[in-house]
Amino acid sequence: MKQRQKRTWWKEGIVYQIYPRSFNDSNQDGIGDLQGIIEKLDYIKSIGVDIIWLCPVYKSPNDDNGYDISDYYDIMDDFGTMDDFDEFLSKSHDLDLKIIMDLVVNHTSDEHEWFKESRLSLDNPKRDYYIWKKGKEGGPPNNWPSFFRGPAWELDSITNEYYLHYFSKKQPDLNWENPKVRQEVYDLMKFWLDKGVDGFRMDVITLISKRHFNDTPLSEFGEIINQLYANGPRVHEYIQEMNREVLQNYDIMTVGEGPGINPESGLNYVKEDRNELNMMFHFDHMMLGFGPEGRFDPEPIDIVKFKSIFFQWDDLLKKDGWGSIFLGNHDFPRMVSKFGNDDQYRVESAKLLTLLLFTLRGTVYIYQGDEIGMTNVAFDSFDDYNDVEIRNTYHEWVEKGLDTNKLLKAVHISGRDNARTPVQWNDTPNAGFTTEDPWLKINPNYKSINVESQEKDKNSILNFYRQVIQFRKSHLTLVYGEFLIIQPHHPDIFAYKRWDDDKAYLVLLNFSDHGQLFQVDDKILSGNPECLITNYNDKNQFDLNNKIELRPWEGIMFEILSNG
Ligand code: TEU
Ligand code: CA
Repeated sequence: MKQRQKRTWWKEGIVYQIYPRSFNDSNQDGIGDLQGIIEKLDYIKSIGVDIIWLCPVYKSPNDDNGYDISDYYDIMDDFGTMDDFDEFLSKSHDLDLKIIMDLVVNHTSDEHEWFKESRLSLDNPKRDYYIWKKGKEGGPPNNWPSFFRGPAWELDSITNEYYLHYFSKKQPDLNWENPKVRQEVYDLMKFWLDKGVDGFRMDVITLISKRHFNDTPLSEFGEIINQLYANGPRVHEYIQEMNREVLQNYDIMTVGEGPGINPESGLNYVKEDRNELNMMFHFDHMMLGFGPEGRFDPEPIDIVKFKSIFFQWDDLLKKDGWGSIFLGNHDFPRMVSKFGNDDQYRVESAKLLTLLLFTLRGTVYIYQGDEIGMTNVAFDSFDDYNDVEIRNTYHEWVEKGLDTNKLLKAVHISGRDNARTPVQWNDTPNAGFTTEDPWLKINPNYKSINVESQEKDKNSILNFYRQVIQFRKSHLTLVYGEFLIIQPHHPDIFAYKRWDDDKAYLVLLNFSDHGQLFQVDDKILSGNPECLITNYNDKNQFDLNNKIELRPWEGIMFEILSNG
């Protein structure tokens, strides 16, 4: 039998991402916490997932909700104590759930001890833990922009120099050129791994090596990320050193967050013989729908492009890399709102996207709340939004005299807070998330979209997740098998084959609000294939001419004859 890729737990395991602030509040202060996650471990396990990716829980002033860390060795007060974390870790392991932590080491908080010292004087021993430069012509050292609007430099009054911050001004970038910084990172990684943590998701790991500090002629932010900020000259040297110093000594999983990677550069992070990381998150499909001005310049999503992105990455990684499969996380709109139809066909399209997630090659990551088809939210005032990216953009538009109503509409479509409204557990006030005022308002549709109501409905999205996850886990062809897109240019239908020597499957996904007649040639289909999974409540089938009438947002998987 053809040798599959080497079988490993992190290739077959399903990952469930938790944004703790919005998951479950155990002490009724309106903020999710670790004890709240512990209360829901049986629920998480019941979905059929194997690994939890825990977004940052370290001490933080929460300028960027935990992605601005002030102490890597302690737990944020909002989320509890180190004892709570230890209990969370051991109870997760008791349920055979592995835990990967979010490693945020491109930058720290400006309230970290290292930065507090670094800014004190030009000759401070920790001065070059960060990136300080003199200003130029009365302004910042160069023309670089921040991911969160405004310049990527902040003038610090104590030494009258600027420090670099790719993200918010409270997130100063660490200087990875400094071996002492790298050693500090390896030490903190070992602290968590020696506790028994099962790996890391590495925040913007592609940005840690800086090329130079000259002005950039580029103006389009996506190009600045791709050509200036990401994949710097020493990034692979640093990660290979991290692998030697830390990663190779543990049976763990690593996934790097990769702004700025493309299939070619992405392979350099995950090729097995390079001894760097196991997987990367790319964002090619997630940036669809973001126009030239970025996330708040929304545009329609082209399904042909969407399909070609999945093909490109699969084709590249299939030999000696491994892919990550996701359609949502805490930085993007809810997947059913971004890629599906969150109105008339919310249930069908949420299930269709689920079928896509669990029938592709790679490790599957799902995001809290997507398992019940949670949708985007449309708050009617900027006061209701928390995200630093939204807040900074709003202030910039006001200063520039731009139409903030237009921005509000764009925030409704693609703002990060869409994915950060608290998980909807039931139809009691505040959706069972908390009994106090939540830190971020609950989506008003919680009365009809919540875990409790879907537990009781055998045809719910939640139970569809359980069905499809179980099928994937007992049919490893879907994990390791070959992948081929059929009719890649069809504007609405995402059709593909998955196969190995044992089994073969045909998946048909109608990404449209209308019925579609679809025909496959008899090289693909022979005999009368069995429909194994469908997102409608009755099974569809081909006619004698290999044609099938696909209903709006219908997603089906057939077993077909394997042609090896
Ligand atoms: O995200 C980095 C990143 O690429 C996205 O934040 C995206 O670029 C951003 O939303 C602008 O559109 C990671 C974390 O996932 C994110 O939550 C943090 O805000 C960011 O890094 C800084 O740590
Ligand atoms: Ca709480």
